[in-house]
Amino acid sequence: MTILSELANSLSQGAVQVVDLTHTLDPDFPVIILPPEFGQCARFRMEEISAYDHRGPAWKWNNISMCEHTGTHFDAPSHWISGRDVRNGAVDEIDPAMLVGPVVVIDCSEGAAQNDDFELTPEIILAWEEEHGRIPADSWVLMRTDWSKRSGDAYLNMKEDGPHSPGPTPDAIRLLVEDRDIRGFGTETVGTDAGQGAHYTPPYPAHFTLHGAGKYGLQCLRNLDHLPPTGAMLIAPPLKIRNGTGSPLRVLALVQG
Ligand code: 23J
Ligand code: MN
Repeated sequence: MTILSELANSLSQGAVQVVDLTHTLDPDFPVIILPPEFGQCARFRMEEISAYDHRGPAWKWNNISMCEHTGTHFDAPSHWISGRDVRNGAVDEIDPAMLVGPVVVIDCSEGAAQNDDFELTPEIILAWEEEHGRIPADSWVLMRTDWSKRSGDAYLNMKEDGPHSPGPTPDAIRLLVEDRDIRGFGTETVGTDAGQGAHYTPPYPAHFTLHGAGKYGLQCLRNLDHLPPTGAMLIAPPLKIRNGTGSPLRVLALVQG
């Protein structure tokens, strides 16, 4: 049997399952809010063109609009100033082989339940590796926080001094990018960075370090509690937007049952 015919059998028998890591695109789903002096990300919008009526008797369809960074979405290197000169740094230029690959999950859900500003640190990554082995080069690393189970105002968790949500420290993201040479980093929150990430050095260290090194980001993921720590396969192809800095997408994981 070939590898792909074996996979086809495993999928049809349920021995390999497909887990959907995507939130539904909906006007009510929150988008990141930056300080008011900056431009803002648009929420998802849908406008009916026709619905089997005088505007189109046999068909229904909609016009949609949104920011590249609305809902469950992909960040390309060109999104950040550190990645502006990265080769193939826009979503339409990324090698399609980069859009399917191995994924590991670091469970930070207990810490994030205790502390809205929970930080993923190098110590946590090294302790994870003690248990599960070294993070393989060229894999996706997802930070599980169960933040996706929040809704409404609790999701952005905006306070007087800005949003509060978990994320990696500058040292943690440097370890993943420079020492482990990961493919990308994903979170359940609106950014790959912590809500208070603007206050680190450098500001927004996940964006700065990932994209400067040609790595990718995923945000607003869900169902990370359905994934094993190692061994799953991620399918995350952004839309092919010319010069796009990111895109909403369907993120799927193949998990061996
Ligand atoms: C622009 C500025 C800061 C951030 C972001 C966008 C994102 O989180 C994003 O969606 O890429 S932190
Ligand atoms: Mn983004």
